[in-house]
Amino acid sequence: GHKSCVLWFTGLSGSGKSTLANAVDRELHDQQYKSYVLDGDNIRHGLNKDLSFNKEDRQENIRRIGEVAKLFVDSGQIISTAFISPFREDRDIVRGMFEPNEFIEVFVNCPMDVCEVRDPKGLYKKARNGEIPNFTGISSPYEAPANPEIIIQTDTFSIDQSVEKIISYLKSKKIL
Ligand code: GGZ
Repeated sequence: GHKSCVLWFTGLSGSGKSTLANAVDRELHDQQYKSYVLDGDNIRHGLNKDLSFNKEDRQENIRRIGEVAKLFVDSGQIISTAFISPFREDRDIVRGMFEPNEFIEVFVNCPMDVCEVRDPKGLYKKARNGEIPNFTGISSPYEAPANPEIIIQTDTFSIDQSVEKIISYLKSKKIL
């Protein structure tokens, strides 16, 4: 058996949150742990499709994701969430819903210019052209975590190295 927890990935668009969360999820599955990923694909297009990207809606987005994450933790799983979650206050409210060792904030730290060069969906380009309002890093703020449990530099770390760092952390905390 293992303890349940939430791995709360936060970072800019294109920083690698979803990629990393899914890679960790695959590794946990391979090691027979129960785990699941919440990201834009299954939340922003479903439960939260009524929400936009202004500050209030992002707040509500994070609040609902926190509540869903709590259900997964209650059910004994390791849940990885991959959302920009740009506001420190919103992340700290979610942190407060969990026991101290259950909430693991993973700062996916990638310089903005690297994210912008990656631009996998062409969103930075559109935001620069004024086609997307409130775009994080350009016309909406990103507040980096002050005390994240884990920091991953995705511009210098491979996906395998990053997964290894997260798995080692979980082992060091006796979650795995
Ligand atoms: C930031 C936006 C925006 C704006 C659409 N700002 O790279 P992606 O495409 O796949 O990830 C981004 C995703 C951000 O949704 P989140 O739910 O993670 O944001 S938050 O936690 O702040 O609520 C991006 C796309 O949606 N996207 N418009 N204006 N990202």
